[in-house]
Amino acid sequence: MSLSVQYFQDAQQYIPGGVNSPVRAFKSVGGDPVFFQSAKGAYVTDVDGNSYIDYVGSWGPMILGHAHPEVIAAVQETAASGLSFGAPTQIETLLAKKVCDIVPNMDRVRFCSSGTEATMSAIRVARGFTGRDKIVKFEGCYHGHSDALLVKAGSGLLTMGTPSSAGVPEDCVKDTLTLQFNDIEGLEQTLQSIGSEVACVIIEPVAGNMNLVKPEQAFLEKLRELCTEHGIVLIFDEVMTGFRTALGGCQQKFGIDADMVTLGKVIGGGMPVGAFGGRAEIMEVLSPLGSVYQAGTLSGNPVAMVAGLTTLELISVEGFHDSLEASCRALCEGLLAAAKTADIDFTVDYIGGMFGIYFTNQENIKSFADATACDGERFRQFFHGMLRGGVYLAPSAFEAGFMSAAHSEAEIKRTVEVAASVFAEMAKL
Ligand code: HOZ
Repeated sequence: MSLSVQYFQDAQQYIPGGVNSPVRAFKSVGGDPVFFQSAKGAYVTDVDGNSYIDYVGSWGPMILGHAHPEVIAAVQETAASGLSFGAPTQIETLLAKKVCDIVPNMDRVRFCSSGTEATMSAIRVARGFTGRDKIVKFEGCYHGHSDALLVKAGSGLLTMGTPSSAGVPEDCVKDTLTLQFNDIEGLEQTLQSIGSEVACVIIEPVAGNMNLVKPEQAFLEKLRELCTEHGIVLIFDEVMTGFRTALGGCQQKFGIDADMVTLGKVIGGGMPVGAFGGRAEIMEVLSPLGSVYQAGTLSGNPVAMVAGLTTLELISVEGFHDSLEASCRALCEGLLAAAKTADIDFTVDYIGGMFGIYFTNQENIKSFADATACDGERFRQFFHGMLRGGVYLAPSAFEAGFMSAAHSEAEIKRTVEVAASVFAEMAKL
């Protein structure tokens, strides 16, 4: 028995399902999860000594690759002075300034410890600011696991085939409206009729939790226009896309201004950090200035802050994101050509440092319906073939893939070679 299998059996004795976040359990692809031992650059190594080229990157944070020496050194140095004080430290202001400099339309930012906290708190702020209760989200977009947002969501809920969660009282979701991603008509109809009751629209501007689904420019433009018309706070949930689709995220990439932005993943460089921010007049409703309450013992933790600041400094260099996108392009073009050779129905998409792979004969994936119509069995075959060949993909067809700056031509070439042989095997099935 491999150590991974043994450790998974042990874990199940004490941890529900053996994991602390459901997608990791490999339920949708079958088999046992791989237990990791270490990671460096583009590679992760499991407890049995196997190495894999990694396209999960801890689900997004590891944009520089794993264990970047400067990030690790900064963390070690800061940790030596104490792990947590529960009192202000200067590093929080340094990171806040950096984030406000990078992210468009962000005058003020508050740090918390996860993306879930960030989106939950941003919604509370939007409700406090507008005095309205209703919120609008889009099907297949995932904004963390707070009650009001677990409606027709993506990520682990899609993986488990339950887009909404048990344990969420009806009352908690009665003000959550769900619309279709990229459906301009539905959006217009809804907001023209009840826009004046809506506190906020929250959207992953590029959806990354129902596989990768890009927005149409006209859809985002209409969304901005309608929110302005009805005094609705437009929240871009950039937990996945922030600092990744472009340094300034999707606001920069698509030229659309959000009123608030939520952040996570890259902002902590691998440590638990979330953040939410926006225009000063909105953010100043927050306690201790205003009446919207939000707090956290480990919020602004110095070790997490320094990991985030060092990461953001290292990625704020000319050409960083162009090169990340070029790597995604090379990978996607290689995979597409390999699938074509094997005559497998397959397509790809990418933006900045994120990509999607789809087992379908459809050319463009624009909606939740398109993403969920892809062939799940084909994905499972591909996932396990790649894993055996030393490439670690997300164990779910509904998660975007992540590229890092440590993935060089050699890793991409190797990935495409492995994919070519997996596609060839799949063609025989
Ligand atoms: N929400 C992440 C996936 N979209 C987390 C998955 C995990 O950490 O297992």
